[in-house]
Amino acid sequence: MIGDPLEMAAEALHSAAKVLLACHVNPDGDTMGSALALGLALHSAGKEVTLVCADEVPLPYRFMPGSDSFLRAVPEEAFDVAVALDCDGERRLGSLAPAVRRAPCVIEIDHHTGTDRFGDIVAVDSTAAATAVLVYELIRLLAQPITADIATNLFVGIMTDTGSFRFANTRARSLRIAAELVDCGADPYQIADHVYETRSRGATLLLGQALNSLRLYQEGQIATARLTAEDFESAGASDADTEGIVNHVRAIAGVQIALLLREINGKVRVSLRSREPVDVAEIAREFGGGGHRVAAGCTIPLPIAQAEERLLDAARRGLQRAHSSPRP
Ligand SMILES: [Mn+2]
Repeated sequence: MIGDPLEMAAEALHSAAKVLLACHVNPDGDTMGSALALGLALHSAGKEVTLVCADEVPLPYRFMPGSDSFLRAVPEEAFDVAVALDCDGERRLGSLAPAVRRAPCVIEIDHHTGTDRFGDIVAVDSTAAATAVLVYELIRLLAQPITADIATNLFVGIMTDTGSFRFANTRARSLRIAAELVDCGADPYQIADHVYETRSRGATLLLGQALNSLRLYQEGQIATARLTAEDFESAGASDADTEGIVNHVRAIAGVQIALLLREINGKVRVSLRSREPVDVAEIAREFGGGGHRVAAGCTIPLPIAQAEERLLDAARRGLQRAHSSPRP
């Protein structure tokens, strides 16, 4: 028992009455699917559950069972346990961080490689393809049934974090769990239709703007795209509408590092993607961000042109490191 953080998490949740479940800012399918699935399981175990996310649920995810129950701020109540899902560091909680930290027991469930840990119980497994994989295992430990709604939420997490079972993190463990979720009632066709075929008009306009801004460097090994505040305004779109755009940039033959820069509230948010063996989490960490080897993010408080210069410099060094040192 001691030493297995997921079992310790199950234990703590088992004896809690009021539980707070928190997602990361700029929410993706994994953080929301994990929180929603765990919330449903805890609810059927008789717990009082509150779901929070500092940002709005993006349109493609609004079909997820329970997604209309997210609050944007933590209510002024006492919680027995707070769980942060898929958060690589406290800063990923955004404005929720202080209230989450106030709970007497804070649990982190995550699969990122970052070392900025803040929980009393740290259930982090960077070999898991998605946080939803860990939540699946946690719900099993809680001896709660996987209902069709829980299965749907967990499937979204695994599907989106593996790029529809295409990324390097797609392994037998995640495929087996995904198959089991289908047995429990998740419908892969319906889920994919919602997540990938339900873009807002604004999101599609932004995709066009981003692709128009494409630039290639280092013989086409580094590609950048940028979205300015004016682009967001003319498309009538928000940062939530940029999900997936960076993958179009990365998909260009020969590109090893793809960077999407977005001008948001006077700062520049950056999504980084790479092909193995290039580690973009390392590049993101230079700017106070983090993530996974092939998918990472950071925020740079500089004008967009300067942010791009600094990023390119770091990306060139990252490329050099990847091709001069043996893989870890
Ligand atoms: Mn994740």
